[in-house]
Amino acid sequence: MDNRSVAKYVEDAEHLEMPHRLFTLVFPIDPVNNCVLLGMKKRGFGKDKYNGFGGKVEPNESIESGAIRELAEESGLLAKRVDKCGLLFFYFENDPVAMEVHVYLTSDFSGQVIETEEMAPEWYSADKMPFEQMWADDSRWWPMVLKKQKFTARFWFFSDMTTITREEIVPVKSLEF
Ligand code: 8DG
Repeated sequence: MDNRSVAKYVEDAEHLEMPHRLFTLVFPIDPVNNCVLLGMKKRGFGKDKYNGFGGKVEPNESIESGAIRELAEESGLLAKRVDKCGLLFFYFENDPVAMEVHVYLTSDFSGQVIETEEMAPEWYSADKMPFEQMWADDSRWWPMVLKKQKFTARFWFFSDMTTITREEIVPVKSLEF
């Protein structure tokens, strides 16, 4: 198990036996206009879906620096600070590896939003997210973000990687384990 993983804080023997692959996901927020920057993913996993900015955590970096790096690579924005708001675990039928996604918000960033090879960025009202063009789980946990409630959430997907067969969303006081 990657020693940066926080999987051990979820009490579930089956989950603990699985290797976890670490990912980040960052949503830039404009608090004045209550808007969130989403990117339309142009290639790879999640193509043609809107999402925050993120990707795999590299072996030689912390999860937080991976989050800041991916945001810069995919949107052009340089975050001075990111705040963890949630932790997602995804399990896919017939896949022995769990995905562990560390979710952050940032409203402290500089730079110009740019379209990259991976993402076409667009501002959306935080209350009117394009859920029909996002991952199926997003509409389930985004209300926690709107309530400023930290959370952990687990989703079990059918092998089509689209249909959710089981879900668990837990509000938590802290994500500092
Ligand atoms: P690469 O294409 O550059 O090789 O990959 P990467 O940029 O390192 O990683 P990636 O494959 O783009 O990472 C997947 C991103 O999608 C990561 O930010 C986590 C995020 N993601 C999922 N599943 C879900 C989901 O169900 N909902 C949301 N909102 N994001 C998800 O992998």
